[in-house]
Amino acid sequence: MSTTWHVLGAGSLGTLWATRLARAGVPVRLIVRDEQRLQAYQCAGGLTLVEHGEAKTYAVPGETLDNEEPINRLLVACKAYDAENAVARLASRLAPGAELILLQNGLGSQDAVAAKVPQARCISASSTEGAFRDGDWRVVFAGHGYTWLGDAGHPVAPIWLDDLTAAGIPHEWSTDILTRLWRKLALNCAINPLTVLHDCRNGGLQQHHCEVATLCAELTELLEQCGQPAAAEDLQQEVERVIHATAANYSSMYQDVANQRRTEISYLLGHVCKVAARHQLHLPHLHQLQQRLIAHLHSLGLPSD
Ligand code: NAD
Ligand code: KPL
Repeated sequence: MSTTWHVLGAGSLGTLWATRLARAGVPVRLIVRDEQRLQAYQCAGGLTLVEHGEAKTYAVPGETLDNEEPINRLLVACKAYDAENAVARLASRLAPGAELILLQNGLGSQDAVAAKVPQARCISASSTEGAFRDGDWRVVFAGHGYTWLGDAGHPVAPIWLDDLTAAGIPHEWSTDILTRLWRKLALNCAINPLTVLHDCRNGGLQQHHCEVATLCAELTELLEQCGQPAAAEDLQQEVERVIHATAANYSSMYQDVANQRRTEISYLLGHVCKVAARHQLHLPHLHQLQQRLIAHLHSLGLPSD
């Protein structure tokens, strides 16, 4: 019998992973916040995945954070700002040798989580898959992509990647996961805040070429100075390529703001500005972008952390 996957967070990515694992016959359990959510989940009868317009429900067993069963493998699928506290609540349930897979975008939350569970192996992931919720316990698979997984402190791939293959989750083990996370972070910092401030789709940034180029220059300087030169290579060209390739899309931050949801700003632009300060780098345009974004979020009554 293979090891059970506990999935923390019944949101878009958590549901996307849990349903595909369940479909492949891999044992999986969903962790929800409290008894009330558990009852609501049980009434719904499972998690629903909508793929190619077809909805299918999987009766993934649910439990609350307070369940006492040990956890060997935990997929952390909440937002970056929730990850540390959510994992802290589960720390006592982690079995010796437990592994955590951290799906959070940006940087900062992975280290915060790892510090809460020094006894566990933490594997970071960077995903280009896309999903959104169209109802409670329901997710629409919106964009096929890839997930890179890696452990900066331990390059050996875990055996359970076979479960992902069985589940049809496209993935690759990465021995330079930090570079991947930094690269994605830089792309997100060059694109997402500007789409919010200019109120545009990604393609709208083609009208703001100089502003994008200036941010890319500062991001490149930061990456080179903080030991991530590979993540800096041809950054501007890639940012321009992504803007072009995703011209019709709204960035994830744009969507969060449009839906009055808290953004992950602290783990994106906030993290970049924090690292720049630590390296005593003067990056005025990134700093100003952060201030403009914070002011904008305040004006909308949204949290700026
Ligand atoms: P989401 O908001 O849809 O889901 C997060 C879920 O975690 C919510 O259901 C929330 O209630 C739950 N949660 C939070 N704290 C909890 C706790 N203490 N106990 C139990 N449940 C808790 O978020 P998402 O879109 O799935 O994103 C998760 C992460 O993946 C983010 O960092 C995001 O940037 C990243 N990501 C998302 C996508 C996507 O397409 N959705 C793509 C790539 C990366
Ligand atoms: O990842 C993205 C996002 O919207 O979060 C892209 C499409 C790369 C834009 O930064």
